[in-house]
Amino acid sequence: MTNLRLAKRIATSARIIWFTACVAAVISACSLSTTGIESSGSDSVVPGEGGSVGDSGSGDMGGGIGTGAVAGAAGMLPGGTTQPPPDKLAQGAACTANKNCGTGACVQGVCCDSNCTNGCVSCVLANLVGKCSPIPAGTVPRTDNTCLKESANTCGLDGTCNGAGGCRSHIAGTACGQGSCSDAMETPPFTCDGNGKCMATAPRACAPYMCSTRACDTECRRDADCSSNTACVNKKCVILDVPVIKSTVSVPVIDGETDDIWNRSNAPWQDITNVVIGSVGRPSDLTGRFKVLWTSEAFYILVEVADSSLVNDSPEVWKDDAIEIYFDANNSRAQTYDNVDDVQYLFGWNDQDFSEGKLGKKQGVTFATRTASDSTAYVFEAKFPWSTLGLAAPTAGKRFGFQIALDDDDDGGDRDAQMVWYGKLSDFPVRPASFGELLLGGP
Ligand SMILES: [Ca+2]
Ligand SMILES: [Ca+2]
Ligand SMILES: [Ca+2]
Ligand SMILES: [Ca+2]
Repeated sequence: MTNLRLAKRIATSARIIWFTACVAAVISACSLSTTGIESSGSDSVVPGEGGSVGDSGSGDMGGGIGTGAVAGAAGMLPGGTTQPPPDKLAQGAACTANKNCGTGACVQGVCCDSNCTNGCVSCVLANLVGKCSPIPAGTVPRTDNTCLKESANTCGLDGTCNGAGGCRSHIAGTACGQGSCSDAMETPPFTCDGNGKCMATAPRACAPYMCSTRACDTECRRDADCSSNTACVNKKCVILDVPVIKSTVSVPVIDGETDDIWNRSNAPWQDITNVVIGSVGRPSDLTGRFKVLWTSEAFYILVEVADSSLVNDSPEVWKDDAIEIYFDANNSRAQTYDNVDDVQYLFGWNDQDFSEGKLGKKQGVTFATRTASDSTAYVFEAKFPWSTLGLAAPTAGKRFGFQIALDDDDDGGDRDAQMVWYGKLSDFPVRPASFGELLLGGP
């Protein structure tokens, strides 16, 4: 074989070896000079160091391709980044121009794996430097004129990114229309569904508040601001599970006459109807009702009693026609009187004095009784200072235990019946645990 033919065989072997090396390295371009293997140029990534050409064969046919040629180690780096050429910057390295990066893309001052042009992606996120990745949802795009904000009423773009490299719509729940009112019902504002649509919202009841302008109220100024069966106490509508006592500035005169203040005050009558001792016949036998008012100083009560046979003949007041009034200021509601503030007042019809049988708390308590001219009814008025009851300077919203009972004697001797305001026969005898409650309210 001539030297020339041998040289051609060697050159052919080198090309094959070079091709194998290039494929193994997954490179984009390689070139081969007539003198050996070298990198292809400035724009390409090159493989690792190439293998060497094997020894040539021998013999008349010039021998086969040598076996010593191996591809160099591929140029891949951990994390999928590619080893740049010696004169290029690695992915993630600081850069100033595309041409300096092995990746060919200098973005946000680092060599990035792509051009990363979308404003909702970035090449400089923590732990992802050099890898074009979505910026977090709700983040303002890093480029102007991206994801331009649209009105919430449209439920369109909200001016931020969606965390997946795109633009975000106004999030679910964003108001996209005004609410409206109908009596105590509110139709809330429509809301965005998060996918660009404005959705209707079901009406809701405002109880115990009313609906004003476009939404349910959250405060009240007077009872009329509250729905039925509720009252305004301390700016809150409270459900009338217990009677609410109206506050008053003008106070009644304790004289047994029904003052105008009782009539003007909107204080509701409370009926006394529950028979717990004996029996009551026709309404003229025994009927009673009461009203209450309060100031910061005292509790006021007006009681009307119809009784066709008024009797006061026994040493024990409860064996005659009488009114019993009970308080439990701290609402402790015990089965026995607590020796703290549980009290029982006893006012006999046509008596000039009264008693408090538990703690002797009589200071400042005043009362008056006026009997109808035909002696079939009487009006009772009384004032109880809070200081005597054990409720110092109470304010609206305060609850306390309360009970009132009417004793009835129609024929002398022992009483014939007793009726109470709160509770039933099984609650007898009256004790704090069986008292009703009253709640201090507004005017
Ligand atoms: Ca009066
Ligand atoms: Ca009697
Ligand atoms: Ca008590
Ligand atoms: Ca009687």
